[in-house]
Amino acid sequence: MAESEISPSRTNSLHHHAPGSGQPSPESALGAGGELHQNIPHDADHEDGISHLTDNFGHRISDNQNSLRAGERGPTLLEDFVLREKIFHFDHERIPERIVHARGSGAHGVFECTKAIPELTRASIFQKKGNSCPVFVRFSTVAGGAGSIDTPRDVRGFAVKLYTDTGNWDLVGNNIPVFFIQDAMKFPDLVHSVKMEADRGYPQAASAHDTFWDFIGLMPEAMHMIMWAMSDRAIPRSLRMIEGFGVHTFRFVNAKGEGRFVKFHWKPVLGIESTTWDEAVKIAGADPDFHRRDLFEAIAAGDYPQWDLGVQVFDEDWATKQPYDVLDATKLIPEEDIPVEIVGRMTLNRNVDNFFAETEQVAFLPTNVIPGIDFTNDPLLQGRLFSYLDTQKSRLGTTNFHQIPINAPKCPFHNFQRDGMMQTLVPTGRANYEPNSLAQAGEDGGPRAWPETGFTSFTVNDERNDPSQKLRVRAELFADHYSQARLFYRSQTENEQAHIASALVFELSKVQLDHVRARVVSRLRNIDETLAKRVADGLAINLPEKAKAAKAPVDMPPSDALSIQKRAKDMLQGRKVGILFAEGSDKAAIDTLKGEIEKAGGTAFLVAPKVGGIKVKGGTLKADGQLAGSPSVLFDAVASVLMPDAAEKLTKDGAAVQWFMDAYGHCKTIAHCKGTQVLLDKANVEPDDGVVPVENFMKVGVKRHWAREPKVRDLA
Ligand code: HDE
Repeated sequence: MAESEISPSRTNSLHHHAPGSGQPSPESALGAGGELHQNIPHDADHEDGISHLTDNFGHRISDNQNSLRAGERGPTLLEDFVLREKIFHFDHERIPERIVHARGSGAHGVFECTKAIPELTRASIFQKKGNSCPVFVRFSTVAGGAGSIDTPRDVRGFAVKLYTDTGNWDLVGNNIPVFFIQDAMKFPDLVHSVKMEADRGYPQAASAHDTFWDFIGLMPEAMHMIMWAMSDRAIPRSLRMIEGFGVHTFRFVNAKGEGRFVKFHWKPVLGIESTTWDEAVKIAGADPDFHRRDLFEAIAAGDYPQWDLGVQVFDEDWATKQPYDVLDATKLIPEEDIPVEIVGRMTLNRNVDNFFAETEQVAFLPTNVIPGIDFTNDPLLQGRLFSYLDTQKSRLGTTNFHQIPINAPKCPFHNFQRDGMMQTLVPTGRANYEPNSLAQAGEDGGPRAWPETGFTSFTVNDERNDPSQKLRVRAELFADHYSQARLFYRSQTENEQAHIASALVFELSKVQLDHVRARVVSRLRNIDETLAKRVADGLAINLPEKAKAAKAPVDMPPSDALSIQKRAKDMLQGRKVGILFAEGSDKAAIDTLKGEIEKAGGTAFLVAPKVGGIKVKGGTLKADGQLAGSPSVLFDAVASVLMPDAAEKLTKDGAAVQWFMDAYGHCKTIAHCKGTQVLLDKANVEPDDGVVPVENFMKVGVKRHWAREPKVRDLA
């Protein structure tokens, strides 16, 4: 820019824009170098104390565009405290990500007790129906880093912080009721094996690689969890449609001091729903934030996700009669044996205001239990009781992490702990020790313990334990590694079994070490011979010799509760339907369909080749998403309203053909008008129960048409 075109002064004088010059605000101005300054208007309230930009110590900033220089083209000065503070803070914006569960999404909500259970627990929240407390939930994947995709094949974390009136209760669970390992001692090995390989730094967020399957093949106790991880549970459709489990056996303790074992379950009101593997892979490209966006948008739209809290309660007598050990986190308790009793409901009704302050800084602690809830001797749980407190210090940098608003209890808390890095509380007085007698001199002596309402540990040691011995051993029944893996596999529908076999083939095909593949298949033979054979065939390897089982598996009666498909809820609520239209489409037909979907609690998402608004029969219509950026993998079902000539034109657009081909391949309902037929033909969509005239969409709804799958996919 020539000298003459800019301000004659080289200091802070600014060119103010004339109104209407197209700049963002009439108060903005151009500086000497043409840079935009957005300043407070001259006639604003300069005393209000809020609108002025300041540094972190309250000094008002005069210029947020230029650093302080010695001369117009000179070096930047060290004395520029505004610049240095800004860059210094920015440099440290990231904190260490979680070593596991780094990728997560959170939301606020409320928990309400729907059934009082004082006979089981003295936990205040369960004393009266209607008791409620705020909650914060963080869902996560396990293996990937904080910026990884939302839809890998992985376990989902389901961590709930209940801010009760007797302190925080953190139920830090997963969407799978069992775990890979039995003893905390093996956790670092498990996590090292699944994360990206140490030398090459890949794969990110994927278990399909050598080191994971090498470890798994040598850990037969993981086989039950592997069945779940290879099932559709590990590729959920939405975080709103996953179950949650406390995993470990916990203990309820009532006011009389009587203890019972308890397992916790969260049951999604929208039902459990998964994607297909092909879909999960494509979603990863189409929308890496698929689950985070889905959760955020649903809550923002007032479509609040809900879960019922259920408990399975049993006593030591019952536990001793089971063929498995209830302290073993690789085992579940079939719902047919001990029914799940619903005692509460959780509703997520508020998005976070700031992702970092809340979702990133939230610190869950399995040690956060409240009077009435206690631990058991599960050796995996016992290790977790150490790990989480320790990890928070390294992530959040200070023992005062409990003072961060998202972590602080919402009931009063007082003690004699003092100081430390980032102390934000300002305790008064000098009573920072106890016992003290300062109250006798009229000073505040501080808080005191009270056994009646204070947390007391359950006093009875498990009957089948001799605490006088110090041992590094596993209890005998932990040796049954296969019975429940078999129970899970045999409780699935045929189609779900095919998905498990195919997932194993996919994962083991990525494994490059032949002996590792063979070893895993040798273990599968203990679960189910047909499964092992399918996987061996899928890998084109000989069936290896059966691995020796530490304890011979027993047959347990199949449990329908373990299958997703047997419990599928056909509902539009919470589901999203993509409606494709183009120039000339019939607006009335689109409006009718959209209205019906919305009335049933679903979301209609309009897709067109152009978004800004195109001419349709009956007016113009704006699309919610452009076709190339809105593939059908983003929807639960699809519909189309197209004029034959528009459809003909779309047969030359790969995105349009793929739209139908994928919807068909993912076994979704396709509701179409006559005009769409040319596109369906091009996409090889064959007629079946799920391919229906658009006016019949509501009769069929959004269910998956699994009977179609053998026509579109060669499953193992
Ligand atoms: Fe965790 N786990 N874990 N875990 N876990 C963490 O804590 C650990 C286990 C689970 O959204 C870490 O704050 C050990 C089982 C969830 O912030 C860490 C063992 C279950 C989350 C840790 C386990 C879980 C974590 C990493 C074996 C299901 C995310 C960051 C003894 C019941 C919480 C952090 C969130 C996070 C340790 C096993 C669930 C390192 C040592 C079993 C949902 O402390």
